[in-house]
Amino acid sequence: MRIFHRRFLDRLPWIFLLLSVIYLLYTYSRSNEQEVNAVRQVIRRLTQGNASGLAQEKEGKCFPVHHILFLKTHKTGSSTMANIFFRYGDSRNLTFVLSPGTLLGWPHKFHITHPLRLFSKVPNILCSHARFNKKPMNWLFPRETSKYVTILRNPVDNFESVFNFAQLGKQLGFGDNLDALEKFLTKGIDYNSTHKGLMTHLSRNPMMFDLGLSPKFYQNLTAVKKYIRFLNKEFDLVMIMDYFDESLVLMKRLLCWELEDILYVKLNARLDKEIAKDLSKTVQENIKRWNMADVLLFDHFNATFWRKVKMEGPSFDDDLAAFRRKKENIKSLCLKDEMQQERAYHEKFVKGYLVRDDLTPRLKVLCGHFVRKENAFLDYLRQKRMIKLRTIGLDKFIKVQTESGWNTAKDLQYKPIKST
Ligand SMILES: *[C@@H]1O[C@H](CO)[C@@H](O)[C@H](O)[C@H]1NC(C)=O
Ligand SMILES: *[C@@H]1O[C@H](CO)[C@@H](O)[C@H](O)[C@H]1NC(C)=O
Ligand SMILES: *[C@@H]1O[C@H](CO)[C@@H](O)[C@H](O)[C@H]1NC(C)=O
Ligand SMILES: *[C@@H]1O[C@H](CO)[C@@H](O)[C@H](O)[C@H]1NC(C)=O
Ligand SMILES: CC(=O)N[C@H]1CO[C@H](CO)[C@@H](O)[C@@H]1O
Repeated sequence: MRIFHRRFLDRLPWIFLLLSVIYLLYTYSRSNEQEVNAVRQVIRRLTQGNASGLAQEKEGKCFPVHHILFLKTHKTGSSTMANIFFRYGDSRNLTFVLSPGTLLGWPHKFHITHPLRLFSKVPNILCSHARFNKKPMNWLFPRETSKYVTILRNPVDNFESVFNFAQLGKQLGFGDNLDALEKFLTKGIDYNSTHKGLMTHLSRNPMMFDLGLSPKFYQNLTAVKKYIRFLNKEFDLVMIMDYFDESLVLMKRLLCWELEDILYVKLNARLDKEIAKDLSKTVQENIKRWNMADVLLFDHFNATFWRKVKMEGPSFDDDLAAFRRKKENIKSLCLKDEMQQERAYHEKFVKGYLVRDDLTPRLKVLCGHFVRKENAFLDYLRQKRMIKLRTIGLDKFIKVQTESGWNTAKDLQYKPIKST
């Protein structure tokens, strides 16, 4: 009894210390939470028509997922997705996997040396173009603690969009007229031609390419099926652009986020005049035949997608309806009706939104983030990272320091004694 008593007293300071640490951590996380809740409250007030959809968020406890690898595929609405992740992570000061430019090593398979240094910080979000590579990605985003998400689109529209946006006709010698795609499809191209330029890597099965399948397997049914089974295990959610809102609501549920966190306005959409409206039956069929691996990929995940939606039960539709109302509200609150043309890259223009002029400063910032272009967001996040590194003195390890001589001060100038 006495021994126990003594031991307890010996340990008292440690117990006290432990309790203090717990208290400090608690207040720290509370203050972060308050900040985040404040932003959410603003959006919620602004977007709520009726209260429905809110009740459902309250019931059932889960914790928001803050470790997410979003595998960005081309021409699948993934710029809009990236914007959602940028806003979410920025408002919570989460750590992004960034690169010096827009791409994270793409078209090379992702490698641990592609991102800017993380200095042992555990990353929260990767949402830039990186080609899937299990090992290094699992290293940065362990499967037990992270969610893996990607998005696909029906291969006919996807390939047509990739072909047009990446100007494949021009780059591969089929001209840039509307019939370039048809000409391309008459016999396709050999593998070597896919190395002509950066974007020509997307000339066949662009979604499978981004997801990491080696082109040497594109014509091997066994290998393609095996790879789809592999992806099925690696990804927690494969969204479908053709059902964008449904996809986001599924993601919100998977990540335990709020409806406010997945609001968006469509970014990087092509100008109407560039959308080839009616592809002939032959062209559609040939797109499928040329991109057979993507067709199998899409069909598999479109089926699993709808199975997942079904499993969510009827409350899914309530969420979806509430989400669409909020989305309309934020759009009419933030944006002007007319759109403008914006340069995406080279000679490619996309539709851009204009933020309304008559907004309060706080709203102007909030609304501005919805339409901020990917590269502008990345610049901003890189700058934010730099400022953070500077406050802890780590920026010194990024720049090579130029040193100068000792002649800048005289206080300790060398004055040798004379030998007598
Ligand atoms: C994010 O960091 C900024 C600057 O350090 C700070 O003012 C803000 O409170 C932080 N927000 C959250 C949610 O932690
Ligand atoms: C593709 O390139 C390789 C290596 O440069 C060459 O050996 C091969 O003949 C080329 N194939 C075609 C079809 O041009
Ligand atoms: C097709 O892929 C399978 C599985 O990866 C492999 O065993 C087989 O050798 C491949 N066939 C050809 C012709 O390359
Ligand atoms: C996706 O699957 C659903 C349900 O099976 C089907 O109705 C729909 O046509 C499919 N979508 C596409 C684009 O193939
Ligand atoms: C279900 C519900 O509360 N509906 C209300 C939504 O808001 C409109 C007007 O703001 C009301 O008329 C509805 O009764």
